[in-house]
Parts: sequence; C-alpha cells; structure tokens
Amino acid sequence: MPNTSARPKHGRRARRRPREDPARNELVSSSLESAQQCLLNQDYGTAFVHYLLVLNLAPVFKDLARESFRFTLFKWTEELDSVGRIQDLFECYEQALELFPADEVILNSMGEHLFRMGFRDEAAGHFHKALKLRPDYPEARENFYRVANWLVERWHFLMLNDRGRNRKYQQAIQKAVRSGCSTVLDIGTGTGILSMCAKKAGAAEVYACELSKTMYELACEVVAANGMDGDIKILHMKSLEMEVPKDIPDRVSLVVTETVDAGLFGEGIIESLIHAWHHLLLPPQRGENEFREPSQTGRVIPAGATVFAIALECLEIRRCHRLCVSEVGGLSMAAAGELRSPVSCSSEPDDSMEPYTTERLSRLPGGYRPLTDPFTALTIDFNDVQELEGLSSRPVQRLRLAVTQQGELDALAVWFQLHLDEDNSLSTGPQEDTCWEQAIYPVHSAEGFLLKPGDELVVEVSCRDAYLRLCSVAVLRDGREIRLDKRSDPRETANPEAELCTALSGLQTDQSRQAKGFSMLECSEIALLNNLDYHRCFSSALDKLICQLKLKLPNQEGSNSSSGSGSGSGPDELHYVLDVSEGFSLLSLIAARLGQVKAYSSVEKSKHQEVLKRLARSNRVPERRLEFWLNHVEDEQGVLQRPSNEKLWSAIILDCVETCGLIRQKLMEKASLARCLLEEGGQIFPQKIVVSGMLVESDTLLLESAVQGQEPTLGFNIAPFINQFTVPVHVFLDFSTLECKHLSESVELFVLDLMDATANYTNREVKVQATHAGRITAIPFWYHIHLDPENSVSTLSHNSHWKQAAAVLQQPLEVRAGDWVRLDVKIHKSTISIAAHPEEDSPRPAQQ
Ligand code: 44T
Repeated sequence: MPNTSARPKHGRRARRRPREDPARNELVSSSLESAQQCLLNQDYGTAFVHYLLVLNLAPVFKDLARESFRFTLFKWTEELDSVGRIQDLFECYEQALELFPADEVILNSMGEHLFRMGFRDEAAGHFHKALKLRPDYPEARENFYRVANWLVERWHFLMLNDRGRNRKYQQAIQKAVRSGCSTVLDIGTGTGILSMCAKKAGAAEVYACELSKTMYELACEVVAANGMDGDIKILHMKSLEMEVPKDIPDRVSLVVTETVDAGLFGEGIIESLIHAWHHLLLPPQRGENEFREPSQTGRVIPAGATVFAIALECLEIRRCHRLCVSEVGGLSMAAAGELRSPVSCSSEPDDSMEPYTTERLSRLPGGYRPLTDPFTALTIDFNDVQELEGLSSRPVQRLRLAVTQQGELDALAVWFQLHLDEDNSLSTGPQEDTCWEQAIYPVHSAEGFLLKPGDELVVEVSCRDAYLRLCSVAVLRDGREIRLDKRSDPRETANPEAELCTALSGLQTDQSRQAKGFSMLECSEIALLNNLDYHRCFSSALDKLICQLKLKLPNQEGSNSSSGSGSGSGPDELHYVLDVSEGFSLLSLIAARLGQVKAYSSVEKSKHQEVLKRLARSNRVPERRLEFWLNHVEDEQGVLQRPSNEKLWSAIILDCVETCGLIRQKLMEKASLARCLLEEGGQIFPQKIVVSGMLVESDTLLLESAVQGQEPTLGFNIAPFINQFTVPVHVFLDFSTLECKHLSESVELFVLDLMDATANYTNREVKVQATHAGRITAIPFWYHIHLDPENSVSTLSHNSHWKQAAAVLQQPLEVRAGDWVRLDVKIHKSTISIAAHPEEDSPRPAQQ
C-alpha cells in the first residue's frame, strides 16, 4: 500500500498561495518602474534587464507587460545587431523565449535574425513554430514561404509524383526482401517511402537515416501516420556516422538508397556506400561457388549505374557561363579579363566551384543542338566495394568522340541509368518522361569553338573528390590536336593568318591576361552582362536624365554664362548617381561614362571592384568618378545615404526584382527612402514596375508544388504531411518553355509607382476573361520595369537574366472560353499573392 499520508501534504503545499514577501514586491515594482523609465529614455538595454528581472520574479505580470517587453526586446536587439553583438542578441532572444516560449511574434522575429545571419534551417524552424501557434499570422507565413524551398526541396514533390519511379523502386525492394534480404537500411530516407516499402514487403527489421532535420521529422510523422512507427527505426544522422551496434544492432542484408543527384555522385553515394560496405552491410555474395543465404549476404539497391553524356551547342547555357558580347551599354569589355561562372571542372577543385550545374534539357529556352551521339562516360557497380574505392584513383579516361553536327561547343550534358536490379532500371535521360534534370558541364573558355563533322572531340572523364568530372580538352582536326583549355582563341589557332595577328598583338594581351587572372561571377550575373537591351536601356535613361539636369543647372543658379554644354562647369556641377544593384553591376560605370557624373557602385567583392576599375580605365573614365560605396559605410543600412552633407543624388538605381522572379524584399521602403535623397529633378530607376500575368493550365507546375491526387502514394499516406511545405508561389520558372495551356491573354495585375509617395498598396481586383476552356492551375507573373516613360525592360524577354514566378492555385478553377475570372491580387511587404474566383455576375458568352 503506498504511503498516502504524504500526498495531501504535497497537495496542500502546492495549493498554498506563495508567501507575500514585501522586499521582493518592492524590488519588482521598482524594477518595473525603472524598466518603463528606461523605455522612455530609449535606454533599451537597461529596460530589457529590468523587464527580465520583473517577469522572472513575478510571472503574473507577463500578460500585462508582454507588449512592452516585446518592444524592448526588438529595440534592444536592433541596437545589438547594428553594433555586431550577435551572440548577445541571440542570448536576449533565448531569455525572452524562456519567459514566453509560445510567443509567435518573438519566435518569428528571432527567425528573421537567424535568417539574416545565414542559419536558414534554424530560421525556418522558428517560422514554422510561429505559424503553428498562429496559422493566420501573415508575417510568419510569408517568412515561412520564403524558406520552405530550402527546408523541403521541390524535387521531393516531383519524385513522389513520379509513379514510374515509385513503382520500380517498390518492385525491386519487394523482390529483394522476398528473396531473403530481411534486414534493411534506407540511407537518406526523405519521407520514409522506401523504408515503408521494405516493411510492407515483409522485412523483419527496417532502419532509416536522414541527415536533414526537417526531413527526419517529416519521415517520423509519415511513418507514424502509416502505423509503422514501431517497425521502422529512423535516425537523424548521416549514414557515415552510423555504427554497429551503437545505432543498429547488426549489419543489414540490404541497403536501399536514392541519394543520387543529376550528376549521380553529388549526394555522396560513393562515400556512403564504401562506408556502408565496411561498417553496416553484411559481406557481399562472392562468385557462384561460395553460396550463402541472401539473409547472410549484403547487397545494395540500386545495384549500379551507367552514365551517358553528349556534347551540345546551346545559346541558353552559353549566355549564363561566358561573356558573349564585346560592348555593353557603350563600354568596351575587352579589359574585363576572363569572367567565369562558378561551374567548372577543369581547374583545381575548389570550394567556390561546382563541377556541374543542372538543367532540364527538354525545357531549355531556344533548345539545344547535339554535336555528338550520346556516349557512355562511366559504369559503376554499387555492389563491388573495390570498384567503389578504386573510383577516385581510376586513371583519367580519355574518350574520342566523333562530331556528328556542326555547332559551337557550349557544354557536355550528362544523365544516367540507375540499375535497381537485373530487371528494373530508371533513366534520367533528356528524352524520358521523368522528373529528372541533367547535369551540365559548361565550356567556358572565353570564346566558343566551332566543331565540324569529321572532328573528334576529346573528353576526359575522372572522379576526383567523389564528383564525376567531365572536361572537353581538345579537338582532333585534320590530324592536328587543338587544345581547348590552353588556347588564346580557338578559331584563331585553327587559322594560321589569325594566329599571326594574335601573335603580333599577343605580347601585351598575354601579359595583361596573366596579371588579371580570372574573376568569378554568378551565372545570373554573366547572363545580365550579356543582356544588351538592359544596359542600353539604362544608358539611355541615365543619359536623358543627366542632360535634363545639365540644362536645368544654369537657371537654378541664376547664371547664364558658359555652362549648359558642360564646357565651363566646375567640379561642383557634378551629378551624383548611386547604383544599389545587388551583385556585379556595370550601371555605375555606365553612368560615370556620361561625363559630369560621379557614380557610386555597390559592388562589394574586391575582385569585382578591380574589374570595374580596369573597365573604367580602359574606357577612359577618370578614376575619381567611380567610388565604391560600401567601402565607406560600416553596415548595410547605411547604403542609402547622401553622397555628402551638402549634396543629394541625381539618380538612385534600385535593383527591384530577384533572379528567381520575385520582387525584392523591402523594395518599397527603399524607394521611399531613396525619394527623400534625390535632388530636385532627380530620379529613381525604375520609376514604375508593372506586374503582368496570365491564366494557365499547367500540370507540370502542380507536380512541382505538391503531391497530387487523392490516392495514397504506393498505398502510403504521405501527401498531407509533405504538402504542409507547399508554397503558393513557385519561383525560378521559365515561362517560355513551361508546358502549359494559355487560358487568357496577358493582363496587368498591379502597378508599383516608385516615385509616388502617396501610393498605398493594398488589394486589387483584376477581371480577366478566359480565351480558352480549361483548368486554371496557375498564374505566372513577370514585370515590365519602366526606367522612364521611354525606356523599359521586361523580365520575360528572351535575354533576361530573370526567371519568372507563378502563383499556383490551391484549387484549380474550371473555366469556359469567355468566362470572366476575378483575381484578388495582394502585395504585402513586396510579396505578391493571387487568388482566383469565378466572376459570377459577368456576362456569359453568347450561346452559339
Ligand atoms: N534531386 C533530384 C536529388 N541524404 C535527389 O538529406 C529529381 C533535383 C532532383 N541522409 C530536380 C529533379 C530532381 N545519410 O533528404 C535527402 C538527403 C538525404 C542522406 C543520410 C546520407 N549519407 C545522406 C545523403 C543524402 O537523402 C535524401 C535524398 S537525396 C536525393 C537527392 C527528382 N532537381
């Protein structure tokens, strides 16, 4: 019999009111008073400490003081942030969350700080928590949407929607388990689908590991919802850290994994499998005569892979990886030196370089031209640990490929066949109807090389640092080998006359080239440099503005003497132009070249500043006319300031749209600040942004947005869980090649007038008439960026460095041709959202 006498005592004690402590009460009330006084004096640090004391000693004040406490926290951490006391900042948030663990505003705000510091996963976790606490909290929702793509990458949806792939993996797993593989480890389980297949097929023990925290948590949820939480042990770790018996009791007979990316090895499958063979798998079946039970041997699904490649010409790839123009916005680019995209496998492996990028070849704008037949670049047996281990020491393989079509060599593209077992394989090829992209190895020596039928292309295949690397090294033509990596200009080396010219001018070029080395630019920055329309447009708008201002000057100063044409103007008559573009931008230099202009660039990286300085020199722009703004300001908030105390800006160039197709955050705030810093007659560029869109029916967009359909995925309940990570706006879209049916003309959705201080952006209703019958699943949108009434650029143009975005509807909307649809367009803090409704009152089309 338990001792019951103890219980009432406890109960009594718990129920008793805390003893009044006058000294403590005194402290609480004086601290509260001090906190309020400090708040009034804007001494937020002290106020914060007082509040902490009060709320820890007297939690009853929590409700009352919550608002002021939050305010103090935000003000104080803002100060800490501005002086770089990041550690202290996060400590304050932690203390605040100890007091208010379920305060969605504090959680969301801490998420924003984490996000700015680059802790994306942690930030996302905070937004997610805030949203769960208050699903209708718009700030947290917008923040969550911004990070959801990193938490759960969009290809998860594609893969789960790819029934062919799901079925093949299921069949291979079923066959292996039924043939006796009874213990299974799923490496990189994602949503847990392959583990559940193994369990359902009858495996006795199933283990799974997943390194992403979000995916691990998701897998746990999914497995539990399918009633298998007792049957599948999921570990939040990288397979390389797993040990027997610490993490799993014994070696397993089957490893299943789909840790492959478009370049096959990019998710580390080689390293994972070498480790698994040494530590986690039973020994493999060796030879025919040494037969052991399948339950006593180890094997891997997929069993192996064959990698294919092809050489191709593709303008779209070219414009993102090398400079294709010699003059941009009136500037000669000759002195820029070599500009490279960060995608290269020819140079020494380097953290800042990626060996390949990925594209869906079938969706490349402008298409591509194959220059060779597809060839086998590599085969690999995942069940042979010696072969896996030997991969990185395999000698570089030189392949000679017959050129089948004439064209400029822009890239090698790679795909593979994944042999799940003897019967089942998946292909990631460009012709297949799969969710896969292909790996792209761009050629980026400054000039292209024209391949001709009869040529042979020499490609080197290697596997350094566990990445598959392909490199076009030479062309064999007429018995001569022309190196592609060590030439000054291929067309010239192939042509003796030109070779002579190069040799004559060579000395100087070669020297300066060596001195310069190369500068690395993002693919979107290179595409931007190649966008002549963009620069021409800015050049002409700036020119027009400066001319207008020059004409105004004499009147303003009441002078009628020699100025106006600029001839007699002194240094005081300079016009100040600020370019706050993100990343590499030539616009400041284009402005500086106009004369009478002092331009401030926001280019930050010193190598990039060097490029601009070189270009300034070679284009005869005096050095003092180009300044690097960020070299003079401590923190980013200082970006929008006056050029000097007595001066204002003639023009401020704002970078409005992100490459992904969204309006930049805080654009309108920046614009209103910029307006205040303009001299009379000055302008901000752009003046106006018109957002346009179109109704479309696109299954592709749906497949990339959420797991579709009502039926369970392979019989498992997965969709509702992963679909929590669905976002309403899809980014990085190429509208020109999106498989979709246009259901309307393009329509104007919204106008942002950056020069209008009174504009108030709220909801807007737009009526659109369907031109065709169909299911509206999405509304892609893009921007016309008006620098002034005459000059505008479109983010939809073929040479744009911008992609498009699309609002994907939660519920597709059926329409007939002629029906009217009402779009509710909302812009909240630069985030666009669009909802579509049938327009009930609109006139029906006349009956035929
Ligand atoms: N994306 C394909 C690559 N992991 C698939 O955290 C095709 C991309 C793709 N976990 C468009 C289309 C497609 N130990 O959740 C991930 C990852 C995890 C591991 C534990 C390890 N050693 C690893 C390695 C990876 O595995 C999961 C799957 S990786 C699959 C990559 C649809 N763009």
